[in-house]
Amino acid sequence: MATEDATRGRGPDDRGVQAEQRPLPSRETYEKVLAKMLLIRRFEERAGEMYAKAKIGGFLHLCIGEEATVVGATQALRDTDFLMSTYREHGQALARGTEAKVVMAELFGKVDGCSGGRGGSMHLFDFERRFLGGYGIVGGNLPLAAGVALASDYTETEDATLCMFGDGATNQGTFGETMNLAALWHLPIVFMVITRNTTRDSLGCRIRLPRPRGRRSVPATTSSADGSNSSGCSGTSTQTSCPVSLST
Ligand SMILES: Cc1ncc(C[n+]2csc(CCOP(=O)(O)OP(=O)(O)O)c2C)c(N)n1
Ligand SMILES: [Mg+2]
Repeated sequence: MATEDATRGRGPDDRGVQAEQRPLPSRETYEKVLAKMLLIRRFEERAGEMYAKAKIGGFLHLCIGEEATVVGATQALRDTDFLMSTYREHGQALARGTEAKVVMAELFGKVDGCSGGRGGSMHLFDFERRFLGGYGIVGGNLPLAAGVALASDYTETEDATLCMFGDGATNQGTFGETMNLAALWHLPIVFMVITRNTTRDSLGCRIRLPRPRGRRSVPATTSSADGSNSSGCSGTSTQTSCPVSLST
C-alpha cells in the first residue's frame, strides 16, 4: 500500500522553488520506503537464484538496481490510483503491497499466485491493489493504460493511472499514438520511462553496433554503473542480435 508521503497533494503551483521549501518526509516514511526497497532487492536475488536452479519456468526479468525508481514513484500513488507496468514488474507488485509469497507463488506457477499461477513472472496482476499488470508485449501496456485513464475520466473519478515502460517501448508505434491521444483528451495518466541504458539488457545480449564502412561489425557488451544490468536471467543466448541501441 502507498504510505504517507510529502509529495501527496502537491499541485502544479507547488513545484519548483517552493517544493524545496517543503519539509522532508518523516523518519517513518523513510523507513517504510527503505524496507520496500530492501524487500524488492532480496526478493529479486532469491527469484534469480530459483531461476538459475530451473525451479521457475518461462522468462524472468529482474529489476535489481531499479528499487528506488519503482518505490519512489509508486509512493506518490493513492490506494485508488492504477499502476501498469512491463514484464519487469516484480518490484511494482511488491511496492504496491502484494505479498511477497503471493508474487513468488506466481513465479512458481502455483494456484496461490496473484494471477492464479497462469501468468508467471511477466503477468503479475492484483486488482485489489489496482496493479493491472505485467505485460509481455513491449509497448502493449501503453494504450491499455490510456484506456484505464479514459475510463477514470469518463466515470468522473479522481483516479490517476501511472504507466511505466522501458526505453525500448519508445520505438513502438503505440508510444506516439498513446502520447498523442492522452494529451489530446487530457487523460489523468502519468507515463514513466525506466531506462536501463539499453534495450534488452536484461537478456545479457550484446548490441551489434552499426558497421562502419569497409569494416566488420564489432559486438559490444552493455555496461552499467549501478548493477541494473547484472540480472542476466532469461536463459537467452548472449549472441542475440539487437539492431538498435537506445542508450539514453
Ligand atoms: C512487441 C515486442 N517486440 C519484441 C519483444 C521482445 N523483447 C523482449 S524484452 C525486449 C526489450 C525491451 O526493452 P525495454 O522496453 O527498454 O525494457 P527493459 O528490458 O530495458 O526493462 C524486447 C524487444 C517483445 N516482448 N514485444
Ligand atoms: Mg530498457
